[in-house]
Amino acid sequence: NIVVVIDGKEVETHRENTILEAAKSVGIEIPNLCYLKIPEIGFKNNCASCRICMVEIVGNKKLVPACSTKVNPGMKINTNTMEVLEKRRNVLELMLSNHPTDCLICAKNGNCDLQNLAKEFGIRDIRFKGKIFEYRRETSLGIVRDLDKCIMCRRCETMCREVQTCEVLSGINRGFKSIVSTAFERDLDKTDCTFCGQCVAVCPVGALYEKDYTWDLIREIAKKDKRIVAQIAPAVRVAIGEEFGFEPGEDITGELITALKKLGFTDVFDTNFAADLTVIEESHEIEERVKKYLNGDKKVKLPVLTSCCPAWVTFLENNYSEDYLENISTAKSPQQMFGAVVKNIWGPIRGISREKIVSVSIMPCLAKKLEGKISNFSEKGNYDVDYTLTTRELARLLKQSNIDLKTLQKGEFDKPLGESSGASDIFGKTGGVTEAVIRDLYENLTGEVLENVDFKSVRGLDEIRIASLNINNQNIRVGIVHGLGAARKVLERLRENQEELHVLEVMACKGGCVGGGGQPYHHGDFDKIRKRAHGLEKIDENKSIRKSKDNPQIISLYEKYLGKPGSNDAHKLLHREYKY
Ligand code: HC1
Ligand code: SF4
Repeated sequence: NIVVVIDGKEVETHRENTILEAAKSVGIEIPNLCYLKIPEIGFKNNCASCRICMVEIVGNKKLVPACSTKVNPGMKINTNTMEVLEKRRNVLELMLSNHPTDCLICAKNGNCDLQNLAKEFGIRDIRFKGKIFEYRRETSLGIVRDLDKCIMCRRCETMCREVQTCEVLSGINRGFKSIVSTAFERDLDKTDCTFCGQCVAVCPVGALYEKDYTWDLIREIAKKDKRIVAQIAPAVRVAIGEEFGFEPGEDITGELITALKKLGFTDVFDTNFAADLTVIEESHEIEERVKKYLNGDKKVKLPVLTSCCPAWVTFLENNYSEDYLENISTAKSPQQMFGAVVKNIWGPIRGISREKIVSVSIMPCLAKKLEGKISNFSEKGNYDVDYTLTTRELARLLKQSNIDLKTLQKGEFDKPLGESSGASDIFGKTGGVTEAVIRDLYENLTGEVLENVDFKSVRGLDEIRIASLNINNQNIRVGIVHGLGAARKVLERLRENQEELHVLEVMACKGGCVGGGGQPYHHGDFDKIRKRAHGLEKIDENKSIRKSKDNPQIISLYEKYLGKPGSNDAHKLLHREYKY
């Protein structure tokens, strides 16, 4: 450690730290825009492009950016001299001079770091008149790119390249015209974009945001001639509360159900029900393949890759389809299993046609919006999932409708598609799918009842976790990764025969769905994601049923309609094909 002086205060700090980090450690917040560091996920953006964090080093002629200048022993730094304040103000005004000022209708209004700075600095006039370049606003099924608002902070580029290794985004053009975009300014769906939404999660302004379907849904509800059916993803219940003053990780499932009923949903069900179904179909598939392999069939495709995260599926299709697409489980994701059951079983037994059901999923994810629109998941243009809203969109919809989650009583899910085991709750965090599957797989392979269902060896937040499980004297090796860059590392190791696995779980977002691109903004605070994950673990611990195969509604679904796991009927309804 070394000692520096910041604003007259002696600060002991690590010699590798930047001025910004040293100042932050003693509560001196230097304003910044482009800088963002999330050490837990290996994300560091300090390209020093915004120049807002300029500070004075005594003895230096020029001001320096605090985010990229390392401390030196004895360094004296001033963060708020007249010169520093003027410089910052100038930079900010220059930035605002070619930034659209439609804050009132901007998707990031209230969550925009540039807007916050303008507010903090009390900017009332923009002295410089820059030109606003009218870039085309690109609207895909999941993400909107409004590049006039790009401030060239490069956070999205760093996220896409360093963490997700997709390399879809990079800086183009020069001077005022510089923005971060795709190669040849192609639309995202013409690139290797997986729609993981992690670029959206770190964009500090309104340049990247989710495609919003709230108004379409309000119109559907207002017609009053349809069944408006909701499914709520596991990770939403421990995060949406943050928008209403609850702590990250607090379980507000009950309040959320009441809120959806107030909004006009006729039936509020749970994605978790379908997550139990996914566990059963996927465990069955794993069991079949592992048994074949142990019986000497060396052609069988292992490891079985999990299939519930659509951004991961797209990543696999884009990058590894030749080598590994046959490995992926054919089980549909819980979102799609739910949609299929609602429109093909629940509706018909109640005499409600597909067209009369509006199937709405509430997801922490942007890629789910695209998954819902895969043509195979529809019949004559009528989709199993009609609308996918993110956690943020639902929070906005509730606020528009004057519904405050803090003031509501707890409701209960409608039956039968609202019942679920604890195994399904943990789907929303990294390692959860694996743990849920092992609980069933263990019993299926050994014929014994599993007493201790907590497989702590697969928990945690290390980006790659490998565990060996002894089931029936067989060594089953499971791998868990979160983040697409981590997935790439493991796939490369598998390709080079440096790793042997029977199952590999991949979630595209760090932390799993709790860290999804559609969740309330975390502003770089990974602790929020950790707390959401713990919240799901707690819900699981408190459930009376902890294994998917013990969910009575699922047992009844098989008895009445599907036969056995992996049956022809189950395949028709609950499995899918991939894009080669
Ligand atoms: Fe997920 Fe899943 S866990 S993918 O993160 O398998 O989005 O929460 O709904 O489908 O269940 C997301 C979450 C979610 C699916 C489930
Ligand atoms: Fe990259 Fe994901 Fe953003 Fe697509 S959605 S550009 S893959 S970070």
